[in-house]
Formats: sequence, C-alpha cells, structure tokens
Amino acid sequence: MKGASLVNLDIHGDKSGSLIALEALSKQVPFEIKRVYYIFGVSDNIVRGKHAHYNLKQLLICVNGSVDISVEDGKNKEVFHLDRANQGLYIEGFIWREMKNFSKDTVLVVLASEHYNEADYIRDYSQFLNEVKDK
Ligand code: T46
Repeated sequence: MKGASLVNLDIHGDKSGSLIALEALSKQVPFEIKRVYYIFGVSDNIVRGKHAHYNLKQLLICVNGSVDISVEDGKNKEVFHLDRANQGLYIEGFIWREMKNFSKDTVLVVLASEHYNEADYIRDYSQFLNEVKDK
C-alpha cells in the first residue's frame, strides 16, 4: 500500500551476535529523526493506535516479541505482522493505524520525523474517512 511498506534492515553479525544500525536520511530511514519512543508491557486484547496523522513519517520496528499493525488509507486495508528486529514498517501520509495482538514480550520501537504534537492526530474514524475523501 502506498504509505505503508516493509523495510529490511541490514544485520551486522557474526558469532558474537548481531547489530543493526539505523541512520537518518538513509534508505531505511528516509527522514530526520526528531523523536524515538517505544511501546512495551501491553496486555492481551489491547488495541492501540486507532488514529491517523496529518504529517508524520515513522519507522516501526518490533525488536522483541510480535505485533500486528493494520493500516488503512480509506480504501484499502492491510495487516503487517512484525516479529523480527531486522524488519521495519515505514508509514507516511494519511494512514489509519491500529496495533493489536501484542505478545507479552513485545517491544515496539518507533522512529518519528516530528516532535510529539497532539494536533497532528486524527482520532475519530468517521472524521478520517470524511477527510480522506478530499485528499
Ligand atoms: C503512532 C503509534 C504507532 C507522548 O507524550 N509523547 C509521544 O511521543 C507519544 C507517542 C505519546 N505520548 C503520550 C500521549 C498519550 O498520553 O503517551 C500516551 C500514549 O500515546 P498514544 O495513545 O498516542 O499511543 P499509541 O500507542 O496509541 O500510538 C503511538 C503514537 O502516539 C502514534 O503516533 O503512530 O504509536
């Protein structure tokens, strides 16, 4: 889907373990990183997200455990199952997202292109569907 795609992250590894390096303005992270946050300790049956952003680029990486991320552009819906540290989900544009089916040990790291700004969120699904028609 335009606006949400999987990104493979290169592993530098040998018998001593693995390392993944992420750099701003690279192929994997095509934006300046202004914020990093991570989500963990989510109980069963919790659904997070349920919003879209007006202006935000993000790379979501499930560095431990697993989670399903559903994304929707107003017409199409797709679900991405994230369960490895060397794969990210890049989301940009006006995309409704929901995160569900967190395993107990999930740690979801998110790199974001902007500082936190509640005014950038659209949290009402019907409003999202109305606004997406005009885009
Ligand atoms: C997104 C998905 C993937 C802050 O104070 N600063 C921050 O940078 C963030 C992200 C959140 N917060 C506060 C705001 C709320 O009081 O943390 C609380 C939980 O945030 P929220 O309910 O928005 O969390 P999620 O998991 O539903 O959504 C988050 C991001 O907000 C969102 O941008 O795309 O993760």
